[in-house]
Amino acid sequence: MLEGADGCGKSSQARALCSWLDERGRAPLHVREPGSTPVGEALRRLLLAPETGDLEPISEALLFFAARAELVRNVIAPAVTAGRVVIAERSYLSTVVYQGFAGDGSVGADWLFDLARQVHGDFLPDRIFVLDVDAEVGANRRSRRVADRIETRGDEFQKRVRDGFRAAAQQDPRVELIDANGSLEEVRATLFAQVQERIG
Ligand code: Z5A
Repeated sequence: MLEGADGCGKSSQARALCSWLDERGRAPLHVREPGSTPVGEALRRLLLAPETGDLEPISEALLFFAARAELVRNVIAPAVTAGRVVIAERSYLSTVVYQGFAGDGSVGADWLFDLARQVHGDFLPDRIFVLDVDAEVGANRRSRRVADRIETRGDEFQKRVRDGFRAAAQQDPRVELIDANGSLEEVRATLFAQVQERIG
């Protein structure tokens, strides 16, 4: 799974990683959260549209988890069972960070970790690579496109997100931080080396 604050470059790296795995005959499955199922894509539109306005923090967290449950049970579990490598953009860690660590404190990160275990069952991600970028680098990459509902929460929120990912890396043994401040090629080289070490 690829994770990180907005503008960290995970979509670009996920695409590159899938091509690289494809060339090596691994036929990876590329998915994104929220999304990659009919219900997940509908929830994505709802969750990211600025017109949706404010949601109760717990409703927002549960809607991200509803999209995730559809994806894990209907898409990821069958693919992994069939022996495929799954590359996902985002994971339960985004909910722990965005709605937990960076939220208003009303949704506990521990409770979200427990919910992740319930939703994933035997299909928790093997590895979560967090592309870690400095605030200015992420903001600069982000500024090239229109902000979604969650991106409009401002710089202080983005700082809590970044700190949240770093804190999660200390607490969750599945998480690995990758310095993503460099060029696309530099980040790619570091990421691919880590993946190669994991899957051979
Ligand atoms: N969210 C949540 O709150 N809770 C949850 O549980 C989940 C999600 C699952 C949608 O996520 C929002 O949902 C997100 C978190 C929240 N919103 N916020 N805030 P998303 O993953 O779909 O959207 P995103 O985070 O905004 O990602 P993105 O738009 O796909 O950006 P990215 O994947 O991080 O970056 P990119 O598209 O690969 O690159 C952005 C630009 O930078 C592009 O022009 C690239 O060419 C450029 N780029 C990328 N890497 C580099 C390097 N290394 N050098 C130079 N330029 C680069």
